Amino acid sequence: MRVAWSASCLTVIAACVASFSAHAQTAKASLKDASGKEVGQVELVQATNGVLLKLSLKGAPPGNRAFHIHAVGKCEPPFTSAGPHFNPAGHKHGLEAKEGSHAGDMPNLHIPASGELVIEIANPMITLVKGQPNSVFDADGSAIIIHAGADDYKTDPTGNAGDRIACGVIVE
Ligand SMILES: [Cu+2]
Repeated sequence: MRVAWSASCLTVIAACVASFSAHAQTAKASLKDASGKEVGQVELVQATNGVLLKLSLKGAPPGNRAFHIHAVGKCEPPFTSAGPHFNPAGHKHGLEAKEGSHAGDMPNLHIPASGELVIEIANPMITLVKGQPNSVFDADGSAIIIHAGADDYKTDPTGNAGDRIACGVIVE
């Protein structure tokens, strides 16, 4: 009796674990500066609506800096290799733009003097699910970029954010 109960309980747990891992899709990116030094990590978690980005910076240059997803998963300094902002819907740039925004547009980071910052940002415009039009896992992949300047949330197509100072390819 007791053995039978345990066995069925285990079966239920196994089913739950299988179903959980099917839905808990994650990805990650290691952000490196132009010298190759890691300045942060991003864990991406598929949410009901979009993707949650859990960012952890260490040794990052302080200041107000734009934080975007770019269209190509390639990070070769000066990181123009990552292409323009991820924009599968063909919108204009800017979280405050009437015809915006790019799916890769996200709020600015305010990095303190310590260079350390932990923040979680929800991006409802992207998905980790392959085959979807707004998937970061498209044919050429995607990358996460930190810029030298802040995004003005308006100027198309760059947000006037300046140079690219860190880059990380989004990987599974
Ligand atoms: Cu950018």
